[in-house]
Parts: sequence; C-alpha cells; structure tokens
Amino acid sequence: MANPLFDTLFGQHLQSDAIFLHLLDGNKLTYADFLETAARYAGYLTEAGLNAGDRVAVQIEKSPEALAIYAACVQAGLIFLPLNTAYTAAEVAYFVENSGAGIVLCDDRIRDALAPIAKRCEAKLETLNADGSGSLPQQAASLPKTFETVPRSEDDLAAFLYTSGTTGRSKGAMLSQGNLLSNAQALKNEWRFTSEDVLLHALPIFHTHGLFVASNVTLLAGGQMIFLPKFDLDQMIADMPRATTMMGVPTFYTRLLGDERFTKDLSKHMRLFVSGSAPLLAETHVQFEDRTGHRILERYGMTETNMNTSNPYDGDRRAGTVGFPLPGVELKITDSQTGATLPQGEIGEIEVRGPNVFKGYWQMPEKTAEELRSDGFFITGDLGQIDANGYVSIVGRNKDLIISGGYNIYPKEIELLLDDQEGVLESAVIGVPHADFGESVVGVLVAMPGKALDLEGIKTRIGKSLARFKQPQKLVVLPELPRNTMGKVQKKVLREQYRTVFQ
Ligand code: MLC
Ligand code: AMP
Repeated sequence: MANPLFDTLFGQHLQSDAIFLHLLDGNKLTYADFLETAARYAGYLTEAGLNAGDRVAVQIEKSPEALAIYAACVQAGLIFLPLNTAYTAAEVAYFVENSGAGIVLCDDRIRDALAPIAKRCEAKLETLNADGSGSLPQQAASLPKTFETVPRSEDDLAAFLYTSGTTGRSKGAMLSQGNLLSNAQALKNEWRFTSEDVLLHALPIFHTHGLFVASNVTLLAGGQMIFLPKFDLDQMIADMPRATTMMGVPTFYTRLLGDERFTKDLSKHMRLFVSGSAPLLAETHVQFEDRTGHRILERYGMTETNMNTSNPYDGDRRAGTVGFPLPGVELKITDSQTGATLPQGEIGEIEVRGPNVFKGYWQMPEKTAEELRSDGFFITGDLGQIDANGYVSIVGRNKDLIISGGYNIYPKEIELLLDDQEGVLESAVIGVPHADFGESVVGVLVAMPGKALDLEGIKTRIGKSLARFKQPQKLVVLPELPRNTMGKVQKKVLREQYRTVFQ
C-alpha cells in the first residue's frame, strides 16, 4: 500500500457520505467533508515547504479541524505532534525546540506568546481556532479538496507524543504508522467496533487515549463520534441516548456515578464502556454494574506502546484487572534488578513486546536503551502480576509518577522548579488520593536554615511555567524529609502522612 495508515484509516472513506462527527452545535460532518478539509490542510502544509518526516507541533483546542490536522499529517507523510492545551509557553518551547518542528499551530489567543519561540526555532507559526477560523484554514481554503497521498511505509514515523521522565526531561516517543495501525486493528476486533457504532468522545485528542484509541478505532470501523470539546457532565448525559459506546478515564465514570440522572435506563442501550489511562477502582467497577448492569471493560496502555492489554469483550471482565495481552502483544513480569522472568503469580516489572511498541525516544538513544531492550521488550515501569487465569493486574509503579484525572505528572519536573525557589532547601512532590482525579499533587518543602517560605509566592511563580494540572494543590513545609539509611527520600512515608489531605 502507498500509505498504510492513511489508506486504511482514512482512504477508505474518501467518497463517503456517511456521518463521521456529530458536533456540539447539532451540526454533522460526513467523512467526505472531513477528508476534504484534511486534504486542503495537507496541501497547505506541503506548500509551506514541509516534507515527509517533518514535525508539525499543534497546541489547539479539540475540534473537527484539529482532528483534520492529524489526518492531513498522515496523508502528507508528516509527523503529528499534539500538545496538551494546558501547557504553558515555557513548556511548549521545549517541545518545539526538541522536536525541530517545522511549523507550530496554535490558537489565536496564544499566538503572541508562542511567536518568539517559533522565531527562535525557525518554525512557521499559524493559527487554527476551535471554531475553525485562523490563518491556516484561511490560506488552505483556496486549495484543492483532494491531495495526492504521500507514500509511506509501516516503519515510517507518524506521530511524536511527548512523555515526561523520572529525570524531569520530556522525551518524544516516536510512533510509527505500523504501531498505530496494528493497535487500531487489534482494538477494533477485540471490542467489536463496526460502522453501526456511535462513540461518545469527550477525551482530549492530544493523548493516546482520545486520539489513537478512540479516533483510530472509530475511523477503522467507519463509525461515528459524538465529538465533544471536553468532558461536561450535563452534555454527556444529554448525548448518551444517541451513543452506543463510550471511552473514558476513571474520573469520567466516578463523575457519572455521582449524578443521579445517570441511570440504568439512560445507559441500557449502550454496547460498551471502556476505561483506561489510570487505575479504575474495583469499587467503581462494582458500583457501575450495580447502577447500570454494564461491566466496564478496563484496558491498559501507555504513550510508548499504545494499548497492551484488555479485559475480554465476551468473557469475564474482572474488576481490578486489566485483562489479557492483546493479540500480537507479548507481556512478561520480570525482576526489576536482573530482568529475569518471574514465576507466574509473582509481582514484578511489566515488560511488553509487539507491533504496538514504539521506535524509541527522539534523539535520545541512551534513554531509549534504558527502557527498550535490544530484544524488543519495553520496560513499562509499571508493577504487575498475572493470575492463574492469565489476567494481568497493575499493582503499583516502579517509576515516580502521579496520574491525576488521566494526566501524567512527573514529580521530578516539579521538584526541580520548587528547589529553585527562594529559601527552599529541598522538596519532594507526591501524589495522594483524590476523590475526583484519583490522585492529586502535594509539594513538601524544606526551608533553608533560618528562612521562612512564602508559599503563595512560590505557587504563583511556579504557575508561570507549569501547566495548571501539574501544579501542587497543596504545599506543606517540613523540618526535614524522611530518608532511608541510603539517604533516599521515603516518598511512601510522605504519602502516608498526607493521605487524607484531599478527603
Ligand atoms: C483539569 N484540571 C486538572 C485536571 N484536569 N487538575 C488535575 N488533573 C487533571 N486531570 C484542573 C484545571 O487546571 C482547573 O484548575 C480545574 O481542574 C478545572 O478544569 P477543567 O478543564 O474544567 O477540568 P475538567 O474538565 O473537569 O477536566 C477533568 C478531566 C480532564 C478529568 C475531565 O482532565 C480529562 O479529560 N482528562 C483525560 C486525560 C486523558 O485523556 N488522559 C489519557 C492519556 S493517554 P483550576 O485550579 O484552574 O480551576 C494514556 C495512555 C492510556 O494515559 O493508557 O490511555
Ligand atoms: P501515559 O504515559 O500517559 O501514556 O500513561 C501510561 C501509564 O498510565 C501507564 O504506564 C500506567 O501506569 C497507567 N495506566 C494506563 N492504563 C491503566 C490502567 N487501566 N490501570 C492502571 N494504570 C494504567
């Protein structure tokens, strides 16, 4: 095939008058209309001088046009680099610089903030707003509604998704066409997606879950999406009667359960509810079944690997487990120190191998080598266990990571900023239980001898460079951090100490 990802996900729908997207304002968009927009954008990006393999950094609100940029990149052989809209200009600067993006696409509201970054990185800067206006659509409007698809192979890169690391430095996970395609095919089959499906889509489209899992599976099946700008409880309840399936992070499910309008009746026609990106409490799973009669299907994945495991569609969906490895995915539990495979039932590091596993971190061969073994197994940093029936459970993390409302937050990144604040000797950032977000961020500070810390001032200053969702919801001061005999900070002790601050 000329361009396997484009041909399989999009190409099959080029002339299709079938509905693809239902929008908040009641409008509907057919596949053909969507793909004409994508073709114009692909034409624009190519005329702007971008060549196959160049990076397109986008920090734009969710909209059909934003999704069309993804399609345009695939069609033009460009690498799509979506960025969380909550990132500050300082955070975006790193991604643009590190990726060497040839163009930065943003909302008009943040154009001025990103202009110096684009200039410094010699990247073009164009805008695309949530309502479909902006400098890019303006220039693309006069271009042809068809575009000659740029040939690519399954090994060619399709997307960079940045993921932070335990060192605090973000790494660009390089995903190939084959990575995305193989996963979309596995999930469509496992979850029985067809052209009859209407997915209630309220996830952001700058991460694996909303972009690849939700959108690619729907595209492959030729289904429809009720494409909501964000999660809004009233809207979810209003739209559920029109949907057949929903995908969400656990916060979606706890919020739905917290509303008495969410009843068995409202959801009885639904075919499937999928949860992932963060642990779904077994208690939520049980409550959901009690309320609706549906058993949520929990799956497990990550940026670097797409989806690895899934509970069965037909078999027993077990609360507190993430099910079985997907077809084509190998999963083993290993000793974190030696890498040796552990006997069945023991807890260890989860490693995965398969066509879903990424190609490495952009221009970071050492980081890649630390996590991606030469035999193809990726060391996930998650701790897991496989039971006698083959169900995988995630029991903890071997990486210092907080997951809040499905967003990953790496403590190191915040600690580096806190340590730089006036009067701070050292800091430790921890995640503690939070009823809505699952986990939330607490910053523990130690002051330099004789110094008093201005906590409000510190909050304001770090807020300038750190996305809101990463900012500690609470800062506390301790005389010293608890350490073990090796001198390592005992975050477990801190997590226990501050367990109930949000409850
Ligand atoms: C928003 N806020 C958060 C937050 N989301 N704080 C902590 N954690 C979060 N996840 C903050 C905002 O900054 C704001 O702060 C306040 O909460 C309300 O903002 P909002 O925009 O109204 O929030 P809301 O719409 O309620 O968003 C919550 C959410 C959203 C859970 C619906 O975060 C969300 O859609 N999460 C999904 C993330 C996701 O797609 N993850 C997949 C990653 S892929 P203030 O103080 O200004 O009021 C992956 C692989 C895999 O992990 O396996 O899928
Ligand atoms: P990200 O880097 O944003 O892709 O996040 C990936 C991480 O999310 C994984 O390494 C897990 O720690 C976590 N994760 C994803 N799905 C689940 C799940 N179903 N249960 C528990 N943790 C999950």
